[in-house]
Amino acid sequence: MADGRCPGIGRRIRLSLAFFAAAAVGCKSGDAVNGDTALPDAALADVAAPDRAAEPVGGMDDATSAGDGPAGPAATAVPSCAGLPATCGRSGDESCCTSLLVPGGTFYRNGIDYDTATLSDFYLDKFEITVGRFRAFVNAGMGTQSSPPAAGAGAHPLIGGSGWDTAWTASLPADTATLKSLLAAGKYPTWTDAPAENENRPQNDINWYLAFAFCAWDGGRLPTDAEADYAAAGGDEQRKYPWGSADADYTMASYDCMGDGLSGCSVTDLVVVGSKPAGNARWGHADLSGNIWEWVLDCYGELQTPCNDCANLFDPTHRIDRGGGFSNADTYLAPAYNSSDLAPKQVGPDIGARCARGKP
Ligand SMILES: [Ca+2]
Repeated sequence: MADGRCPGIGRRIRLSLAFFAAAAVGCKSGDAVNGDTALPDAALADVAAPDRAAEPVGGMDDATSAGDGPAGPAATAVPSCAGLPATCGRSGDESCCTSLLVPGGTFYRNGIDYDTATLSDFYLDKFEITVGRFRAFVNAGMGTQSSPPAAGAGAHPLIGGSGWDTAWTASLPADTATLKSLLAAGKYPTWTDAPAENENRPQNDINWYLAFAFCAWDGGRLPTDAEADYAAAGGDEQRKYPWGSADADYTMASYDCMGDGLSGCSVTDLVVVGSKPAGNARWGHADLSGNIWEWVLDCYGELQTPCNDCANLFDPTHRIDRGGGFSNADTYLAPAYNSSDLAPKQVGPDIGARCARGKP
């Protein structure tokens, strides 16, 4: 099958996901991208060497990387956590809807010094969307063609036209039964029709439309590509990894199918969110690299310059997910290398999301 994913300037293609065969060579800036959706369950492959070293600028020591920033909107008021026990985080006693301030600033996108972006303050959820939170969405009858987001919902407050387009409604599952089937169809589904042991693991097998619809229902929105990159890179610290410049190990992130400490891929490599706090980012966010790839708002394409609270909304047949997943090599843990092009209806065992929010 054809797969013509081509990275734009400053982009990195996902070369060797465990679950997606991808090949793109000889691409140049501006090439058309022809994402496709197929290909589950390829064998793990070696990651091609990045074509540019990702040295940090002013990197941080690990010891300085794990403090939580100011908390955001009251987690108890977030719809997906209404009635949900506070069982996420390092000690299993934190709200799964904790959201933390990301102070605005200017940085280099994908670590490249001519792709500058300036962002306003925003809140980003500390954790990936968990199964337990997504269950509240499903139980509310959301995420289907009969209960789509309202037109314009889930918009970035500073980016016009970034809310729900009613033309996308047809891309949602027809009904709740169809949605549940989608969630259960993957190779390592974290979803179970009844609550079970995966409630605090990231919800996988969600496409871009479901991720958008969830965050809109949950009082938030998808982060932009620049916002997700900024949070993972520690803004102007331009960290190599969310935690700093130290080489990755399995206490910091779930990758190499070793998140659970056991060789071989398993649903338990989709680790409980926030369970590897040594890998937390500058402002306290957990699992920004590894565990599960995270959908962002943007379409895939060239980066806008200048970027002031920008998002690429030009080609909605290609969307970006970020961060690397539980089955990838450590190369994909670096935010400079983990912006990936996918068709918005793509689902996979390593595809999930987290939400951003406005000020309380
Ligand atoms: Ca992640």
